[in-house]
Amino acid sequence: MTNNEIPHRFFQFDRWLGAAPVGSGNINDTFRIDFERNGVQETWLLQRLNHLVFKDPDAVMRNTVAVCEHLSERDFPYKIAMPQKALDGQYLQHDEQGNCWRVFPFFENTFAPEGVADAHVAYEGARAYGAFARALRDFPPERLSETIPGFHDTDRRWQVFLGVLEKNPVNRAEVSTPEIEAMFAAKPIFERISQLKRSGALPLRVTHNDTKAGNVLLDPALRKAVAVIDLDTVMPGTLLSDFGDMVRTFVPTGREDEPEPVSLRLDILDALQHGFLEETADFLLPAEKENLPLGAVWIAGEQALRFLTDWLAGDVYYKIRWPEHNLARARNQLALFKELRRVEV
Ligand code: GN1
Ligand code: MG
Repeated sequence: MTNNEIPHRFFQFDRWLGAAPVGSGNINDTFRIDFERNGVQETWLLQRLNHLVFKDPDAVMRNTVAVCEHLSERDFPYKIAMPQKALDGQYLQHDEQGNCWRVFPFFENTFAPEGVADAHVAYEGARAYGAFARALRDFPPERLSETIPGFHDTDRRWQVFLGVLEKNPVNRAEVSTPEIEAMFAAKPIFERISQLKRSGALPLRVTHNDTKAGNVLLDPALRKAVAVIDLDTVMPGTLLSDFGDMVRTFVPTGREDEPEPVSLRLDILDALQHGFLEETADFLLPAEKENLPLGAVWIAGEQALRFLTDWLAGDVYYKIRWPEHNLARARNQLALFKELRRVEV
């Protein structure tokens, strides 16, 4: 962000104080912006929505607003990241490069527990994600657009993987044989999930679909959850994947792109289960409860598949910070998958 032209479309302010990147998203670009209005300093969050990933940005905003409104009408004891309308009444603003921008409230004095969660923080995070699912259990899922079609359709992702593997567009298949073999070994878990989905045992619910440790904000002094953020992928789905993404990001010893080995912190797994079920146990079906651990194995495997596919495709989806970043991510998630599979059932 080099100027304040876009912020000016959202706010009439007197003095611009600056913009600074925040967060660690792999898709969108997020900035904290500061300005002065009527002698008072204000801070907001300005975000560039990646329209190559989210092909229908208006649908993303419609989903987000509908979900935020619903949360605000329910007993949801957290702050709500409701998008802010620009001065022309629209939620999205487009720049000359075709990018779209939106603004959210900035939650002062909070942290995202990426790589730093102890059992209490994990419990708090899982409770917040559980409360989110709880507050949305009476929201008809079919009212939401699929902002990324087939997001957790692992069969479809498998076909994409096979296609990229065959085309081998950047000649990386040769140097990735162990990872490709490990990916094929994960196939039985994907088949179990597909079967479970086909059986109809898993109800379609409103799910967050990015319940990672980085998307729940906590107060550092009180160590209490403050907000669930990043609603771009809220869609109809199964809660197994929301539980899975929590386990994937809270439980391992390192972050998702650190070199393996990955080891599991089982006290954190307990804390997540406890926190999530505290909010959801009374409405989850037995098939959902029984399969939460399978959900964790599935999502670690699916994430490995997504990273490996992007590595083989030539880094076309996730932002990378070094040349082999996607390969490192894939290796890490494959190692995590293996560990989770060992402890599951
Ligand atoms: C992406 O950009 P971010 O960090 O919110 C991705 C998630 C992945 C995650 C892995 C739209 O999320 O699905 O789990 O990276 N979001 C999208 O860190 O693909
Ligand atoms: Mg996200």
